[in-house]
Amino acid sequence: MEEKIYDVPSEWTHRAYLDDAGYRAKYEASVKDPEAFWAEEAKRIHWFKEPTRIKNTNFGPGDVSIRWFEDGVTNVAYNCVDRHLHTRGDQVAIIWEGDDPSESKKITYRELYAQVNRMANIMRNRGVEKGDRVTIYMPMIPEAAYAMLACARLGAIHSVVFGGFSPDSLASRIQDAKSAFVITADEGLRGGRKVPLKVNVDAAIERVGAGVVDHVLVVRRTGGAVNMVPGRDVYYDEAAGLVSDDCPYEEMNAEDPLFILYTSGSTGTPKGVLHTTGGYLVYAAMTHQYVFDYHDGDIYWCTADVGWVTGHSYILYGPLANGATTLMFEGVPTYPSISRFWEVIDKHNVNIFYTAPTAIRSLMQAGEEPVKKTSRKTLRLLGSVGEPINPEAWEWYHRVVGDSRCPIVDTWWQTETGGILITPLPGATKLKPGSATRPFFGVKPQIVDAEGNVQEGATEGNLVIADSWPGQMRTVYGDHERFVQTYFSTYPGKYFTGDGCRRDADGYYWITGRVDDVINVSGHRMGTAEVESALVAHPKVSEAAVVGYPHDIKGQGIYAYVTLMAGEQPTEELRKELVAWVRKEIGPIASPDLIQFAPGLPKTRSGKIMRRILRKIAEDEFGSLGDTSTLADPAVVDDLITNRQNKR
Ligand code: 6R9
Repeated sequence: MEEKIYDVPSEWTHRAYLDDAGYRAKYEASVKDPEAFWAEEAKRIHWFKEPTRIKNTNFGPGDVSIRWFEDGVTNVAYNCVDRHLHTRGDQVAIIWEGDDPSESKKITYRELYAQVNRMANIMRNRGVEKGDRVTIYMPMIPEAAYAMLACARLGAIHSVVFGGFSPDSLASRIQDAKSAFVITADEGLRGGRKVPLKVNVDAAIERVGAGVVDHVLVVRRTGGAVNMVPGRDVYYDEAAGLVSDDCPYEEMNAEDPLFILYTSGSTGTPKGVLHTTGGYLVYAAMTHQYVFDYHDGDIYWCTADVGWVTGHSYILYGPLANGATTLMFEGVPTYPSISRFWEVIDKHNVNIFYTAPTAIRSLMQAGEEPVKKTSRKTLRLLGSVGEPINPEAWEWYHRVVGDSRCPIVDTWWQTETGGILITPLPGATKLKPGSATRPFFGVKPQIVDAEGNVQEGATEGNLVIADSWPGQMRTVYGDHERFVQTYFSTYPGKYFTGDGCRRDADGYYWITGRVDDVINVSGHRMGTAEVESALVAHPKVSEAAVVGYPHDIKGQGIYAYVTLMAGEQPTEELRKELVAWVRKEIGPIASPDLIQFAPGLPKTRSGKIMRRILRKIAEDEFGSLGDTSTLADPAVVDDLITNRQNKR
């Protein structure tokens, strides 16, 4: 496909905060004198004590420590709620759209204040203090936002666990965070189907064992009957009736933790990515303002779940810090009809819409009519996040959803980065479909080769970031060594993203996908090691190797090679059983798309599985397997190819 370039539409050059020259000047300033730049930007939030020490960061080699605004004192909930009461108390903060289109509500900043305080008082009365970890396992209902902000108010550290994770996954996160307080709902509701959240919490606590979780706060969503353990479990509505809607906020140091969010890496169990207070909020707010060109009065909708970092930074913290109106959607894009997204846009007059490529690709399949029958005339800007967006999907999003009128901001970032790092600015950046374009302010991307040599000009290699930005994660919760090892040891002195990247002659960045053993399924990160360890936990499985393969809708699908215990037969029934097993162990997002029973896996003589070969076979690239002569038994490769599973 020939490379297309889309100019900034003329109306944007007048409306936007910055044009191209403005972007360039501000970017130059940000990397030339980060101290001065971020000292100024820090003023966008309210500080009880303004920071005087701005940047104190060290990427190693050796010690790695990251501190921003370290003598500043603030509170995130104060900034997202209290601060707006004088100026916009009656403005809508959250538009909530239920799974069922007949259910929606609007929560003003004043109502948000009351709700957050009530939630905070309930927690405080049960002993939650600054620094305590609170696990939130919730559907997409306003109470999820109240819970997160209530933690921030008290200085408690929230750990939101996506409602699609299994009891086992929830248990390991509760355990790792040593979280004594859990907030959940009776059941979730998605696409008309109920999700047994409280049942899962009960199972998780059972697995964690006695003495860890003391309190479970249960929001009634469906009213379904659930088991309530006396002395431990309490219904939110009952507790809320007994407390006031005033709760003092905790004064937090800029570097006090705000939240932990578990994410998959190439090895081991998911890591607790730790974000802190001041730098995170400044960065989330600033990126939300510039990337989405957010102005007062705009209606903004990010379709992510609060269980992922996108929900943290761009449903909640960034928008609310900016006093925005943010839409929160409980349902799915296809219920009750395939036009749901576009109907919601018309219903609430959405101006800015931020979603994932996987959603675009699946909606594309139904053709233009379900989109075109809606108006979408309020739309001004579209956004994409979570995985590379292929040019075909980009073009469709632009032409069909945006009526060729709305720019698309393809935003590249990670759980670890806290906020967007590479992105167009809609009034400043010419767009190339499939490219995340240019770095945000203060971000210094570099492309390195395998040895770590920095490549200049048009090139391709691994993406690293050469210096710190305020939204960066600070550590892996409880394991600083793992933080250093994972992100700063591959290329000493630099933050390694785990992504491959190309830079073109215009200096535009094109993310090519993960270069480690992480796969991206529908924008969700999965460590292949996690799926493998779930598979080998099955009594009939002796060995498993998992790789990604190209999938039309999900971006990548999960391909599992499984060797059975001696005497076990590879049947269709067992295949189904293993898929169900992984769903139960990790959650539906980890379900293998294809399982290939393999009598042997390609291994080196020292016993290492050669994933490179398995990846090629899964990609149907039989001609480019590379050198197989170092294998202990080269014949296994022929067998694997003969039995390659057909793509669904
Ligand atoms: C925000 C989020 C991070 C990984 C990241 C990369 C991929 C995200 C992307 C993108 C290409 C984009 N990714 N945005 N790839 N273009 N615009 O998704 O965080 O869940 O931690 O995933 O997602 O591979 O490394 P997270």
